[in-house]
Amino acid sequence: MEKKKYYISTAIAYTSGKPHIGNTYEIVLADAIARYKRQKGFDVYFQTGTDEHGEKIELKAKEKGVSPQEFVDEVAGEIKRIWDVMNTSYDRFVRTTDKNHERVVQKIFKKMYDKGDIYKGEYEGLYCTPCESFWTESQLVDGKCPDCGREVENKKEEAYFFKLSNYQDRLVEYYNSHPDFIKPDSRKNEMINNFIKPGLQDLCVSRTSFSWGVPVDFDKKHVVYVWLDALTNYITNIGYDPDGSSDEFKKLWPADLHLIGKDIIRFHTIYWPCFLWSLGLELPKKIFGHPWLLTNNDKIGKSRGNAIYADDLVDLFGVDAVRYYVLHEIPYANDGNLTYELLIERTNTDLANTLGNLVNRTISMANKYFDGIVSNKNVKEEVDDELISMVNVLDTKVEEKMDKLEIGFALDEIFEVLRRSNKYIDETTPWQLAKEDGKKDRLETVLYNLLEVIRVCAVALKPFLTNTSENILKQLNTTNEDYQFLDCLTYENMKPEVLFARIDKEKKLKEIGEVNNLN
Ligand code: ME8
Repeated sequence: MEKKKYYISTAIAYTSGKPHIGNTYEIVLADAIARYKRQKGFDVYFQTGTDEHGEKIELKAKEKGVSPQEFVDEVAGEIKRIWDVMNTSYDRFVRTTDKNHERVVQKIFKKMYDKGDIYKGEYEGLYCTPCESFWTESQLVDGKCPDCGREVENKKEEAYFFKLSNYQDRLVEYYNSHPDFIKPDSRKNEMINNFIKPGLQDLCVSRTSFSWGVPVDFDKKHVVYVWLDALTNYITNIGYDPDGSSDEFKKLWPADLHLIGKDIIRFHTIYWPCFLWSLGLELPKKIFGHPWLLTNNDKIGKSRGNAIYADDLVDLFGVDAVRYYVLHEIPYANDGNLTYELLIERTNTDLANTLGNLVNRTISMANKYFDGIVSNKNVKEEVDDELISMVNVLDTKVEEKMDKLEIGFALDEIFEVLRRSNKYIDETTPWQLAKEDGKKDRLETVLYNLLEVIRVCAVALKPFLTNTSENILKQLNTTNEDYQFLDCLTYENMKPEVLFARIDKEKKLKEIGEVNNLN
């Protein structure tokens, strides 16, 4: 049977600077979903990349005394390196300075113009340079940019406009007839009440005040507005072309999930659908606006001096501790908080104690009592039932959570089973059984149950903590990735290894020192 395709994308990150842990959260989240879908047999296409044009980048390059291209080459390289440090399994890393993308963006612009959706006019408005957005008076918050809170300035320029108003009614109708289009639900109401109901104004889609962008090929003093350039990355890189698209495009579009942060939902749920309709294309199936990761309950910003970087965290704690923390800390709709202290506590309780100790104790006992060869002796007791039935519904429980994109809650389901397993050791007291005559087969059954539960949990953890999962399966010396409790395996030649060393909090915090003023 042909596998069902699943196209997932992240936002493309600005190449204005090194991405902080908040930006990095998104690629880890997408990676967990992509790996999960692959595990479930989908033919996954996972796209990420960088957003490289715009005035801000032009200015940054100038400050640094390099060309914009040199500037973005370096930052894009750094972003890709961090995505790799996080062990993310994207299929394609795209860049908006890619020549094919630029060529197709020009054609898209022309097609919209020919259709009458884009027209030439003059723009006068309140402009926020860092966000590269024009705002209306009513959208400002306390007279400042509603996105970043900075000052806006009055600006006037000749520009092309996209007739968003052509699609206003269709948008609301689409939202209402496709309840899964925008998630979480609260975001949909925000869009309708704050942006659509007050009336959509035509969107300015070209600029003349700077040149680092894709030129409008029939009017060269204009460059294409950065969001039209950026959003189309989702189609240009899989072979969309107004003159005839590739087979890959036909197979992959519409995307199944655009994963983005809450601050850019407006661009993805208002502008992007209108652009796609203008091109006569279908809309992506789902847009998920994830919450943010804060540091010390504050917005992360380089200027605030509280930016934490994923690669530094990985050096301090290891990649899976960081993956676990960010995935677990933002279970669904609410912002999550990161401090070194919380990261240490979480690593110690969940990873070192609940998971690491369980694996280590179990394999050590199997080696001690049975010379490392354990099979199922089927000497069952009532206490086994709860544990085994929990493991046997784990697949379904994780699936329920993953289908709702509740990644943190899916992890909780797995850790519930791990906690139950630790309790099972306390209840069955293998060290007592080892001392009692006639209990050898019962002891072996207990250890078999534990090894099997650990194996299933390792399989379940694979999309989230990939290295750890592989390490556990290696320690168990098995390649069996069945998601259910099996009765008939034999475990042998197992080698226990410490998965997560317990962190001495005071010592680690001292080591981290005053970095970023976090603690
Ligand atoms: O917005 N926690 O790029 P970007 C979680 N180029 N996610 C965060 C975050 C935080 N503290 N801060 C930012 C852009 N993000 C555009 C996207 S897509 C066609 C163009 C998220 O580098 C943010 O919401 O500013 C966005 O989804 C992603 O990081 C990249 O942000």
